[in-house]
Amino acid sequence: MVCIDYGDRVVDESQLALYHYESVNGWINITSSTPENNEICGTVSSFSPFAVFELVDADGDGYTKDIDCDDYNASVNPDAHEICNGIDDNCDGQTDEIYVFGGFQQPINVDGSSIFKAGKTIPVKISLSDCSGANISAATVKIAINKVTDLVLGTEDELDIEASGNANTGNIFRYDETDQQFIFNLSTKGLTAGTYSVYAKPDDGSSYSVMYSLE
Ligand SMILES: [Ca+2]
Ligand SMILES: [Ca+2]
Ligand SMILES: [Ca+2]
Ligand SMILES: [Ca+2]
Repeated sequence: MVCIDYGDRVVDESQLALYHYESVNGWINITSSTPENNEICGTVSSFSPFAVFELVDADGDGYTKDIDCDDYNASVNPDAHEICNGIDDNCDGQTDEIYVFGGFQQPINVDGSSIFKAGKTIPVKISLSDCSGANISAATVKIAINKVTDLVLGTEDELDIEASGNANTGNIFRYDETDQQFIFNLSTKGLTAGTYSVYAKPDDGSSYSVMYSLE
């Protein structure tokens, strides 16, 4: 444990951090407790140089510059959503590492107007691409559904659909090379009439949904 007296000139003690220089890792934040009484302490294993820094949140996004990878841009911080813009929005060291959702494909209408016959199988289809527009085939996409209401809110009767191709495993979409889409053959056996939301959840943490009705 080492403690440094920084005097009484500091306005906001909570913004202080004690750094220790390590030959392998460089400057490391070793602060071990909240600074108080003009003293800041940290735990170290050697006596190489120390420095007390004031952690400034220059862009006011709630993240000080030791964890904010751009402290001059409030829309960039560890809790930001990554978007396609050529920069690392969420400070994870990767730039534009997201899937761009290409939308739910037919036979489900994206406006929620589809009505299917209860008991039939609905092929739920989505497409994903990367930020450069290239099709993505290697994602893991999970499906979930929940019932919104017993009312049939849809307006367009869809023709009976026979599911084709391979069965899905668990709640995971399979990738169809021919259509370059992710497909889940959703059985509606046992589901009662009403309106449902179906969710597609790619492994980049995003979630997309569309409504459809059963009758
Ligand atoms: Ca900041
Ligand atoms: Ca920022
Ligand atoms: Ca990122
Ligand atoms: Ca980005």
